[in-house]
Amino acid sequence: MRVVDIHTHMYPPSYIKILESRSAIPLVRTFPQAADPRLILLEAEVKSLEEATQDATAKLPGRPLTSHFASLAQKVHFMDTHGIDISVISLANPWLDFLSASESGKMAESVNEEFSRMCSEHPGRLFFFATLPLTAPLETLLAAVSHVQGLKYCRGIILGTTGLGKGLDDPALLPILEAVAAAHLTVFLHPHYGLPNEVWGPRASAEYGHVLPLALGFPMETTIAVTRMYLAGVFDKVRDLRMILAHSGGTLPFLAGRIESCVMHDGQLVREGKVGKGRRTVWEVLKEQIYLDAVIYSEVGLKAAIDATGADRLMFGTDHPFFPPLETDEQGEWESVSLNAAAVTKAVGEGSGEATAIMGGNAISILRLDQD
Ligand code: 5CU
Repeated sequence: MRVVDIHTHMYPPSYIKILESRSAIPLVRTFPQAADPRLILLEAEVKSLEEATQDATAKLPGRPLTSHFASLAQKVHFMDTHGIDISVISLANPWLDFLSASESGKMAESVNEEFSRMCSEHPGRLFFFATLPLTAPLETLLAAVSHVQGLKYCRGIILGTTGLGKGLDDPALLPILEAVAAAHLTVFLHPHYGLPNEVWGPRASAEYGHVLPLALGFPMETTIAVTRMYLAGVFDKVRDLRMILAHSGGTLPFLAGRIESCVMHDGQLVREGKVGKGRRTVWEVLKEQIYLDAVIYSEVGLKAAIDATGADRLMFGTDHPFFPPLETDEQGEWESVSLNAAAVTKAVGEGSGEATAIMGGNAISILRLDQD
């Protein structure tokens, strides 16, 4: 069995430099009371950033920026420690979303070249999902798709849910999705923005750590983005589009039936002829155009994911370097990884054909990892 990790991130050193120069999120900041600089990414961390800036005894915002985020040697060490044969690395959130139109094209080119160079240092062990300069003009964006299509180890693109600023159901995004599909690049859809802070209530920032935005905000963001794409007919308009959804599709496998029923019973959609013969159901789209990662940490969620798309569309991932162990050595085994591996075993049986497929076989064939 070959093990492939398709959900594994890095921030190359040039990207970290940009974060260090910033005063608004995303940013990297050093605090006198901590050895590692802090990586502060999420809207939910803004309040604790302000508090720690004013009060040296306040709890530190964000997460420690350890060598796991930017060091290639560390990534390979992590792979070796966990028996991972191949990793498909990608820039972590929020990608290039915060750069201006004039900056993002050049930065995308340099980040993608850097990922390409890292992969070439470990041929056959590393591939990558490229990053697109979504704030740049259409022409620059299309040029970026052509550029990454020509990079030997590129197998797709990582995409957030905002698209060009109006979401993934925005008609202006269609030419990009068409170009990506025509280039046989798989989209890895990943959340970043979650839900508005008010949803978490007044106690969240002080008392609940990152649990609500990460456990609930991220999956709901993915679910909403893909449902909007479905309702806008994006999957029919770009029939060759293939998307891997992070975190086993958010809550889509669980909610697909309800989404489907709401579509069938919606007076407006029925009147507008959108529910007639020939409509592909959410279930059909899931089985034809969607892949899911297996980053759900429990066999309960994983079984729902398998039921929704089929075991031949699931791919193992770790979410490294996020979710490090807090009480054991970071250079050793990570519980977040073993939880995901154990979920596969519990869901489909140790050593089964389905386990072999989910742990690596599916990724090798879907992402052509046996080809140069
Ligand atoms: O811990 C986190 O904030 C994150 C994140 O930002 N991105 C990710 O992929 N996983 C966890």
